[in-house]
Amino acid sequence: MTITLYNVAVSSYGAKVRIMLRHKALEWAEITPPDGYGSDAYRQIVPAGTVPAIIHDGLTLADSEAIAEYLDERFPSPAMMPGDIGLRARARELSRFHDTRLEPVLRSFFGQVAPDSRNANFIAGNARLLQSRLDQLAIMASPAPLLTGDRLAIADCGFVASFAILDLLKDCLDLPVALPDDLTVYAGTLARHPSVSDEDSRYRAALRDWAEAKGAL
Ligand SMILES: N[C@@H](CCC(=O)N[C@@H](CS)C(=O)NCC(=O)O)C(=O)O
Repeated sequence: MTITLYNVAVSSYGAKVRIMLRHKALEWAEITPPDGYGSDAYRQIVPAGTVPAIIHDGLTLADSEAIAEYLDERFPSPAMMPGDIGLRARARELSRFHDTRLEPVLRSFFGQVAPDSRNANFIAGNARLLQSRLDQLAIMASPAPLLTGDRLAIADCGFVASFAILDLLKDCLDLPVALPDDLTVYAGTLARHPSVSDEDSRYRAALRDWAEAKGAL
């Protein structure tokens, strides 16, 4: 049964789910939320009002991490969680760190992308926060070469879009932020993965279109 995916082109969490769908070679039909995400019409279908969301087999589900774990249990091959209990716990820790500590800091720069809405103090302070979160991640993660070894895991999927957003923000805002060396190597390996590279290119193009429309490039 085809999976219905509610998504918008620039959603980083949407890109995370799309990478999983590609990696598991699943078919999906993608639609944009009626009247946009957060709208009354969309909330009638997906109460949380967020993208991504899926409908599959009578189940309507929001939140990329819940969707990711559902897809991995429902379509177990190839597995995207490690077999070892400790590694699985580490994978979840890194996914949560991505979703709750790193991505929100990246997202909070979005209001600064249009040149006439920039606040230099905010950008400098948020850049220091972003650098500290990246430095924390570099200590927590030991890519070998991916986060849980040589197989693509759920934990890797969120970072694809976040590394693309970081590159775009550095271009637009001249951010004084450096990805630590180990994470730079990891980001390159991740972007070249066969299940990731097309999605990485699509997502980077969508981001650039968005930034261009804001007059930032
Ligand atoms: N934790 C959620 C976050 C999803 C999210 O914030 N999506 C944004 C677009 S990238 C959204 O739908 N925002 C609409 C809203 O917050 O009402 C996930 O992982 O799916």
